[in-house]
Amino acid sequence: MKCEAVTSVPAQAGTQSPGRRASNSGPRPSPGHTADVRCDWTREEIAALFDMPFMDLVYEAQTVHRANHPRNEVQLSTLLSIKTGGCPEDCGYCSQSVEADSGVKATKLMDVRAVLQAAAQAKDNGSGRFCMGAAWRNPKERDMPALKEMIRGVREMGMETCMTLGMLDEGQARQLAEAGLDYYNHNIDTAPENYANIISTRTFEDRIETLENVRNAGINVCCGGIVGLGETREDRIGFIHALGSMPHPESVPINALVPVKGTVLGDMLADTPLAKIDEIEFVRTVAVARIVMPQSMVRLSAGRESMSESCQALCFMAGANSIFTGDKLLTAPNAGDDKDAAMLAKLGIRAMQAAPHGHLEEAAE
Ligand code: SAM
Ligand code: DTB
Ligand code: SF4
Repeated sequence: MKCEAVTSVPAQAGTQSPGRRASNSGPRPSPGHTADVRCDWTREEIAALFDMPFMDLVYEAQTVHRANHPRNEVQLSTLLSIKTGGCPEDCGYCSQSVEADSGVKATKLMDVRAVLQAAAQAKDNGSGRFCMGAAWRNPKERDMPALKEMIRGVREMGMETCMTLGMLDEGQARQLAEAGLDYYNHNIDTAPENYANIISTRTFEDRIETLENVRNAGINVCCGGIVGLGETREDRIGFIHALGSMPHPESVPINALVPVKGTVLGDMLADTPLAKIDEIEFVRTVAVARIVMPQSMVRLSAGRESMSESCQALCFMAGANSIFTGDKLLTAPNAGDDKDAAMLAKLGIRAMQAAPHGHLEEAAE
């Protein structure tokens, strides 16, 4: 498998985008210190990172972070559920599965105009990327025209576009790329060997196939997963190992399980010691992701709402450099703009500027 640095990505390492270099974030990473991008990590190496004394691990992660990214900056993305609930997949964590008794009402695909209104508001709130999510196993051909209009409309506002719509075949990935889609989110969620314990309606290999279709179409890959599913340390090692063994995703969302009543996992873990992931173990996972994928954006995703500011600060120290803003994720609550603005101000962290468009055209050449 090819392991390539993420050179075609607009919002990546501070060495690449003149737009982002203009801000006053202090000394920029020196290319001479940029870590090698490796896809040949062994499980033993990743296990050894997890086993490091906490302070050494976080120090190492922050060192790798500073060598590859502007310090004290986080990228802001906003999520919108453009089609909620009624999903035929059985992901054990998800409130939107038909299998879940979560009270989430199924809706139709949103009207393009309403989506663009929400995007305009996200832009006003300082977000650089607009991520549109649909509770589908895969989009249907009849949905493609509206999806493409949404992409074009959001791009015209000067925001980066991201979609997460379930599985894509080659042709669908190509269509979305042609409309200008910057990122596609498709998570592996957990270690390959733990996958079937969480989801039975598709396989880990199905996920990989879509990721390949997305990358081959020239769309940046956003791929990560969930911590706190009741998995073992070994599973977390396998999860990071799987991500680090593919061409590194440009964005890596690390979600902490939001335990939703009525979902398989929400109910199974309720009132057990596993109901909430140990925060130190969560920070360790972020730090290991940063070291293994030095140039990727590591996003602190679901679960921030119930995380202390100190835990989030430790995650930023460990190399997280992206968050979802706004008071809602897809169906679950998020921290909210005011709370986040206050936290980022307290930490002296600035919002990263959205990168100028153009990489897709470059990639197609
Ligand atoms: N249906 C599409 C799919 O599964 O690819 C896109 C939407 S899905 C909600 C996107 C991701 O959100 C999942 O892969 C999972 O990692 C995360 N997620 C969903 N529910 C979650 C929960 N309750 N807690 C934490 N993360 C969650
Ligand atoms: C991702 O990894 N996390 C986001 C995004 N990709 C689409 C979604 C989090 C969903 C949290 C649960 C909810 O809102 O229903
Ligand atoms: Fe459907 Fe995605 Fe939820 Fe799975 S995670 S049930 S595919 S919306």
